[in-house]
Amino acid sequence: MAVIDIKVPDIGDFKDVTVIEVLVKPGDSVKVEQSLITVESDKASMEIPSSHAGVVKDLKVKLGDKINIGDLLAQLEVGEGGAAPAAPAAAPVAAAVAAPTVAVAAVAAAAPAVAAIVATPAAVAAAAEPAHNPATLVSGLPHASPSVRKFARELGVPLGEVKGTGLKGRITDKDIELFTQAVMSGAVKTQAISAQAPVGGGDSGAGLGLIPWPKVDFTKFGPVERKDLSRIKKISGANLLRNAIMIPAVTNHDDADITDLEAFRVATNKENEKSGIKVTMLAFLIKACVAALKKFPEFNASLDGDQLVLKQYYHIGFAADTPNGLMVPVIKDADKKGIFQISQEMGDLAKKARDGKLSPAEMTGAGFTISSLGGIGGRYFTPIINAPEVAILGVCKSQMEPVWDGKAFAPRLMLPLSLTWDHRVIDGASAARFNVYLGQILGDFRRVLL
Ligand code: CAO
Repeated sequence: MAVIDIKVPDIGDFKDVTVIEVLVKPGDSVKVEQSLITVESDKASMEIPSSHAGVVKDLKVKLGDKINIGDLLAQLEVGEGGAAPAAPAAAPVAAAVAAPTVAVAAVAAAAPAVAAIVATPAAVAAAAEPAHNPATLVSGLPHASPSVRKFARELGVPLGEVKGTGLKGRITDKDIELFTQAVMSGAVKTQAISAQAPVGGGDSGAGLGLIPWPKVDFTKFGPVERKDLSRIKKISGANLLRNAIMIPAVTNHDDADITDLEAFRVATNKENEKSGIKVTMLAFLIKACVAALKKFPEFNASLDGDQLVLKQYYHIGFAADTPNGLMVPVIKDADKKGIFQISQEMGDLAKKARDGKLSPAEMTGAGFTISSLGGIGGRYFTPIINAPEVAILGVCKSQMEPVWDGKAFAPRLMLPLSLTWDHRVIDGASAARFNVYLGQILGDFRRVLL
């Protein structure tokens, strides 16, 4: 029997990382590559594996210790010839110590609001909030080491629903076991659907059977700069991911002839120059969408289990680009408001969004959303539905096009429309009809009166 030192291998740029889990104890037999401890920096957690097989004689680290490359982790009793690394057999000890692969898992940022773990029905309900609502408390990635994640995956346990009892709320193997027992006994019901999609933006695609996200040291290829995502981006990202994964979404593209409407808009703005209110195409689009939603109520609805909740109010969200990311203020009761009022409210809300001053009430309750890139450019895109809504209209920049009128080509101002809809609620034929109807209204706004 020989006793060898197991040291911290090359862990890249990580310095002074904290030991957050000790996975073995003296007397335990370990295999080559078996994880000994888990460490965590503010960016990632990783397991440090053993470079040799043997029996743990002494552990040199404890929870909360800070460690660096080359620090002594443990002493291992190894069999005859064990001082030589077990794999590859002929490799020198130093190489073997440096060689073991380190499993890295991104962890949620330390900010409590983002790192909160979804464990309650209330939190699951929060996950159903509008996609871009930064007021929503959304889960971050649950704190758990790669081995715990693997264990949870093997049992099909949705990590997002497990409450961690470890250091800093980390989920431990024991938590997974207790959660499984609670589910088996019927004491706890798991949210199977939320388990399928990593609500907080999973690093491993757990529940979806996806391979882990690639971890690349970009500095190997050239200089880089690291920047934290804004709070809004973190929250909206988690919502967008869920919506993109969970909604069977389809996008229909169409064009609307807005030649006359644009002429009317320009004339209206000229006439009302002194009022200080500028009418943009988006205000007309909101009104036109209200008319289309009235004709096709399933577009102004939400799924609730096997039921469709058809809304009898017309609250329209509009995506606003802000320096901190995307926000979606809501024009409430757009059916009861005129174009001027909508334009004014939109201007006020867009300013508040840019200044980071929107209240939660101003960002909730939409039944349908419009995302307009018309002021910027582009032709078509595929917007992501703002759950729990079931459809969203994307609009791009209008441009003059030659349109065949039956006898000749005429120059017409055409507005590209991209309608994304939830196929669980809406059929392709309805979506095509919605776009056609919307196009008819935008082509001749008098139809709104019919
Ligand atoms: N076609 C051609 N021109 C258009 C247009 C369209 N569809 N829509 C707007 N325009 C013009 C406007 O008339 C205005 O021109 P003038 O200054 O000459 O009058 C200019 O583009 C700028 O308009 P705007 O963008 O300021 O105003 P808006 O009412 O159209 O939009 C708002 C307001 C808040 C929606 C917009 O500023 C914005 O943030 N858009 C981005 C939304 C976004 O990011 N969506 C993507 C979501 S997915 O990531």
